[in-house]
Amino acid sequence: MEQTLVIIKPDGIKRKLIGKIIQRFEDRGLIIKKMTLETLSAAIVKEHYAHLKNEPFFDSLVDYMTSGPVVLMIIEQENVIHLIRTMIGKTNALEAAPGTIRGDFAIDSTQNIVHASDSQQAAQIEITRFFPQEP
Ligand code: YYY
Ligand code: MG
Repeated sequence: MEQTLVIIKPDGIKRKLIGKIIQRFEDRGLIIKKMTLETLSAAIVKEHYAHLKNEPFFDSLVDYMTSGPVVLMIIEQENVIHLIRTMIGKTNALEAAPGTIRGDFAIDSTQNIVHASDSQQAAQIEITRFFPQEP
């Protein structure tokens, strides 16, 4: 069964959207395998977004991602990586279609509510990064 790593980012928690976001995953029939709420360290955020380290928005991205608690989830289902990327919508919230999580809840391309792994390789690395105790 395919697994993906989903993060409800600090703005999702501050805006009390945890329930609504999880409801969408449950309504779609997806299985939440593991879930925690914690505040991430700058070190783990920098590792997670290492591919963006030369971008002008990198420092503000790290500040934002460490600004409060996040919800971390492993979600499991056939083709879950592609499915959840479709459900969250485009990175730039202005381009995210209505009906997607970003398209319904976000207006900013940094504070865009959710993260989800974008490939099987990324999912494996991210699950190990955030749930190191997982087999
Ligand atoms: O995977 P996804 O989150 O949709 O986009 P990425 O290109 O991997 O960028 C990760 C993260 O970086 C994005 O969710 C917000 C932030 N970001 C930004 O602040 N400004 C941009 N122009 C592009 C991305
Ligand atoms: Mg990405």
